[in-house]
Amino acid sequence: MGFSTIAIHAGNEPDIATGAVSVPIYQTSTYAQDGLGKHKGFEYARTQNPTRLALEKNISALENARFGFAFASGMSAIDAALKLVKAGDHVILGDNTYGGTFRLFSRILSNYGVEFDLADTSNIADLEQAFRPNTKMLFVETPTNPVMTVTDLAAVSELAHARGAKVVCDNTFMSPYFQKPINLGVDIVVHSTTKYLNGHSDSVGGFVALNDEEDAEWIRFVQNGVGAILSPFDSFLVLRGTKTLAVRMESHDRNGRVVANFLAEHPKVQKVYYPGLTSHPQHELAKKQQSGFGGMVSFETGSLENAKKVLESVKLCTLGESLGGVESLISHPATMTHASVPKETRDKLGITDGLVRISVGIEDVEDIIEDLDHALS
Ligand code: P1T
Repeated sequence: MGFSTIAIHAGNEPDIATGAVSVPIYQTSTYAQDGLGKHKGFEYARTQNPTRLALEKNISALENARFGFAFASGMSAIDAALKLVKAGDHVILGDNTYGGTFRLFSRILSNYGVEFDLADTSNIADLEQAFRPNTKMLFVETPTNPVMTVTDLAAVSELAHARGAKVVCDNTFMSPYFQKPINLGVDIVVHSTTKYLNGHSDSVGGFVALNDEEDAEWIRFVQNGVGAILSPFDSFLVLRGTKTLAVRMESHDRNGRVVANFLAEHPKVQKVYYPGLTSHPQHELAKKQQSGFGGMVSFETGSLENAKKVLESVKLCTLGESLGGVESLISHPATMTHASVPKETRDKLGITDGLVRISVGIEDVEDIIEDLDHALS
């Protein structure tokens, strides 16, 4: 079955009680039981909810995973995946991730005896050096937020598996439409559904998808035991969002390419980060591993002053955190999404004070270009 057919039908069976074509929002905290130990598979809404279950079937099918679990945010999904490691274990984290992911490792996980090191996962030789006898997990984002570095998922999976470590991939930027990490050997996929999967900037959520049954049972246990579940209403919104994922991603990709090319030729722009440009260092790998390049584009303006001018002059693009919605959003990673990353690390990665990030929306691209052209001039 094709991607859109799965997106529209997986988990979306007509409602058993009424035949409703759209999965209802089961806004309930509990379920009537017929007798002691006799119920319809639903006992308490933290543990199971039909709307959430429909979404879990839907996204796991899109990721080609056997199991999937929906969480209250991308961060709680990542936190649940990290509960597969224990005190004394070592985790390798890609050196460029969403700032919140770095903060979860550096400020929270480190308090619980889990050791971690940063590595440039796009450089296999560097990455190999980072493994230790107790390395149990490799966590990568590709392309990275915000400098769009691409990691070879098949190669790093092979490397990690040979050393007894699981691989987690944050697939938020590509969505399963453009990249299927599990098909490339990755063990666990995480998402912020807040972004492209929901796609309309009106819900915060997260997802964990995986194939291993034992690990899936543990994630299920964590989801219920900790309770950071996605609400029925948010599950409904994301389920509605994924139905149009393919058409939205095609538009984001089309507009993203136009915006990246425009910026690359603009005299006031010093550098553009977009894997779809032939000048991107991993352009060939991105072409091989992804089926599109998406709508995330970052660019260097040269200084905080220049960045501020651009960010405060745009009219169509909205200045704000987040990404992946139908509307174009523009942000300043150094002071917004990546403020929790030490300045020294930010500078090394290219997250300078002059870096601007755009989540290119699906408006008419001429209007986005006109807005950026005006702001840059
Ligand atoms: O915001 P939340 O749903 O908890 O997701 C966190 C998260 C995880 N992974 C990636 C790649 C992300 O980009 C994010 C959130 N990012 C932003 C809010 C942002 O503007 O980059």
